[in-house]
Amino acid sequence: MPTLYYATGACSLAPHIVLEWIGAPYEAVRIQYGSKELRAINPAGAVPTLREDDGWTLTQAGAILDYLAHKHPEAGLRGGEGLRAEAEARRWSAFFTSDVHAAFWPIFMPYRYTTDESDAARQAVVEAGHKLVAKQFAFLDRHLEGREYILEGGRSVIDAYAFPMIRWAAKLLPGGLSAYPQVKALHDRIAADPAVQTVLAREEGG
Ligand SMILES: N[C@@H](CCC(=O)N[C@@H](CS)C(=O)NCC(=O)O)C(=O)O
Repeated sequence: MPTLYYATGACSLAPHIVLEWIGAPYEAVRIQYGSKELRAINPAGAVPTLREDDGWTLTQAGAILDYLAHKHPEAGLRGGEGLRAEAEARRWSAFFTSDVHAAFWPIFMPYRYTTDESDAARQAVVEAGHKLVAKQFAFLDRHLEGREYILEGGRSVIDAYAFPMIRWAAKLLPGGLSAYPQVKALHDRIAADPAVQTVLAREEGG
């Protein structure tokens, strides 16, 4: 049975949702990122970290999502089949890892992006992060016009990947999701899913 190490509200929410969608037994362990306990499993000290029973451990959200989608083809979470569908899935996974997730770093951890310790300098970094996130969300919003899910083949691990980032944007962008109606619709579609509500209740519960 796989064990997922997650932190509440982090990007690890994506594989947490996917494991619930798959419906096979798994264990979810809440852990503090950067902790000694987590670094013993994943030297980067980051979530998500997935560990199989034989000790094999996989990190990087995009790789974990791809692994789960292929480990459980019966769950139909690959977003389509064939060379181009798989290429599209990898393209969007890269988009969320490299363009969207990375755009949030200056907002979450401005001190990593400036050596100037003043509040004004850090605030400027946060605002630059808002602009970067807004750019990526405008792109995603356009893509979602006329679509229910991100990939052509229907609901996939990529929608789960988007979900925690959409929640961050709703909370952190000055206008929330108001400028991104298609993204908001995707959010609402995913949030209405009972499996997603189960996972959110577990992550947010005491
Ligand atoms: N590229 C990694 C990033 C993982 C990551 O940094 N996760 C955050 C939570 S969303 C974390 O654990 N941060 C701890 C840190 O940066 O020290 C992935 O996509 O899995």
